[in-house]
Amino acid sequence: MTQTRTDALRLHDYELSGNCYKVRLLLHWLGLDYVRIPVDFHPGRAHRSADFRTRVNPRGQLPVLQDGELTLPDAQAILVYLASRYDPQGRWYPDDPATRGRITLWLATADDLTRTVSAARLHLAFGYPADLPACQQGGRAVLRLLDDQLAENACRGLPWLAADHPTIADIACFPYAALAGEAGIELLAFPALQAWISALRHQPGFLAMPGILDPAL
Ligand SMILES: N[C@@H](CCC(=O)N[C@@H](CS)C(=O)NCC(=O)O)C(=O)O
Repeated sequence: MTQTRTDALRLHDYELSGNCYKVRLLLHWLGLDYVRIPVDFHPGRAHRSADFRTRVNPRGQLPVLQDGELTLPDAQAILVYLASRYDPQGRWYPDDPATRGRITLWLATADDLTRTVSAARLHLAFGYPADLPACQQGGRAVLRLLDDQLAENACRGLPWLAADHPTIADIACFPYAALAGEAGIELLAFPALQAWISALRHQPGFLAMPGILDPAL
């Protein structure tokens, strides 16, 4: 059931985080105003502080959304919440069992990208500890799954992951696929993935982030 909002949405956010970015992207496409609460992820590691864990997220991770009494961590959980509550057309999270099943599969896959591509990127950009070759190899395996699915869908005239239009499945997987270069992963071997990244960037009203540019620029 969709509802209208009474309190300001608040997003605990870090500009360079792909997981935070996917939430900003959906908020933007839904036309929702929100208060951005910047967190000093690097170098301050404020998300790991006792204060942040106590007040905001015991997992010590970003993003976190607050909406009235609700405090919700996890980008995928937030995408489901926002689309369920604030998308009256049901475009981003269609109310159809097969589509929801496919979307859930790709929401889980988005977390696999966080564990691999994002971990390699955090290691290269900020020196976070990681087994870089293992993360890159794992990342390529997840990107291969995405590329194969997108190639199969494209043969059927469906350029998106879970429906005939973009859904939260596409938003969830998009950031770390598009940022793979910053994780030292070359995308030349993933042509369907590259075409999908380009298609999403060219959607009307696209919002950029550092490392994922607006195609109009
Ligand atoms: N499953 C979570 C993963 C969130 C996550 O790993 N966030 C990163 C920022 S992109 C983070 O806070 N990492 C800090 C850490 O785990 O130490 C989600 O999708 O939101």
